[in-house]
Amino acid sequence: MFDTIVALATAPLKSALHIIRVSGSEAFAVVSKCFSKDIRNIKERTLLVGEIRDNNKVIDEVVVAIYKGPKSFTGEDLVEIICHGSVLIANEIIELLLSKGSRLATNGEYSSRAFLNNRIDLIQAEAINDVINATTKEAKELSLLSLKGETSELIHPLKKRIADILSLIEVNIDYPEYEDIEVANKSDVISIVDELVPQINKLVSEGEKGLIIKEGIKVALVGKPNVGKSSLLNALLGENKAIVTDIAGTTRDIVEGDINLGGVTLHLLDTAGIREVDDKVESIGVNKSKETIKEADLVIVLLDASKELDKEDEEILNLTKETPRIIVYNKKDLSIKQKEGEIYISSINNDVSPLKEAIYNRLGLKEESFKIPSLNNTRQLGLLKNVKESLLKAKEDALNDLPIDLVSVSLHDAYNSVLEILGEYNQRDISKEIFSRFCVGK
Ligand SMILES: Nc1nc2c(ncn2[C@@H]2O[C@H](COP(=O)(O)OP(=O)(O)OP(=O)(O)O)[C@@H](O)[C@H]2O)c(=O)[nH]1
Ligand SMILES: [Mg+2]
Repeated sequence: MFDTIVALATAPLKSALHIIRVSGSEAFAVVSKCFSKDIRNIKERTLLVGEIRDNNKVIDEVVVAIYKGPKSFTGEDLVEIICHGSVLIANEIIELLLSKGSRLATNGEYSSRAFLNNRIDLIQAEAINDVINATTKEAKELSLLSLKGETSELIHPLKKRIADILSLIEVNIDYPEYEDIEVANKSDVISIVDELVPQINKLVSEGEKGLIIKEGIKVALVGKPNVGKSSLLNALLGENKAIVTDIAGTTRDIVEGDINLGGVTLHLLDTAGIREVDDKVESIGVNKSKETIKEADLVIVLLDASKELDKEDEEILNLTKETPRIIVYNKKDLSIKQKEGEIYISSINNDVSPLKEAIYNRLGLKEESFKIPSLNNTRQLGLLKNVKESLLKAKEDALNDLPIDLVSVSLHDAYNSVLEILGEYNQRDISKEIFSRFCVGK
């Protein structure tokens, strides 16, 4: 049982309505102290119209939605007070509720309670945040799959298989007199690892694609001065955001803009042209460009199709050779000879679709990547990789003929990482980290 919390669930702006949420063991009692009707004995989901009053003073006429726990979002008694959309009214009601025995909720505390009361698992709790923060329709739909629990279903078979082998080993350790079982167990470990690792690889690959759909990628436009990076940014954005001139060294700071490419957000970063310079401001810009290359998920190296490659181009090609990159020739409108297999564009004429296609192909997304549930945040993916490493360690130990109780240590690690994905392991500690990223009232 938790104490009673209160928060505004809607944005603190003037709007038609506001919703104030009250949740906890005393929620009905707290609301009854300032509502025109006594709701303490309500046992069913109920909607009531009435007044919020401070003694005899009416603060607002409201609709109150009453959810008797455990059949509520948080799993405990929950009341939603729907009042008029004035921030002043909402604050007055919240202050009144605070004075009647509740406290302000912290970030994400409602979702955290839903999780702690076993209404949702951790994957679903994280999906609530993802749905709210989604910037594309595709990202939202993918997150909704996780919210519905479809993503959690991907993990349960994995959990079961590891639990199967672990319990078999426990039997073996408890009854060491059956020596033949020990030998069988080691080969069982190897075959289970061989069965599960390809499944985990698939989950990781699908999860990474899901992550791209959900969060987009950072794409840096780099090249020497005057190749047309800012013109390319403007062409991709469809607006004149960055300054374009024929003076080399025009861009100094990073200029950013987002586009939606087939349902994926590209965070574009236009950079200062990279060259050796004495100018203090420009050289700071050049250093920023070099930093941006390291941070980007994908680098577009822009070359001038109308000129021979020079030392500056070579240097940039060298600088980016370890980074995922696409090399593109700009200014194809000028009389040039196109080389086989290269990408040519003309930013000035908004003729940039060959580059868009190349970027999209590089993402490696298939149609189904947008529709299938996946473990698509960095926490889940990191843990999934831990599961795989622990399983491979168990296999290695089994192959090296280590005693079965040592082999089982790594299997336990794998199992614990699976539990952690679902939030079933050491749950209060992990959830603290996750829920701190939520806003109040969720
Ligand atoms: N003909 C032609 N000119 C272009 C094209 N793209 C850009 N330019 C011209 O090239 C010059 C430099 O363009 P910018 O976009 O400022 O080049 P930049 O790479 O951002 O240059 P810095 O910011 O100095 O690094 C301008 O005069 C543009 O009009 C193109 O596709 N064709
Ligand atoms: Mg520029």
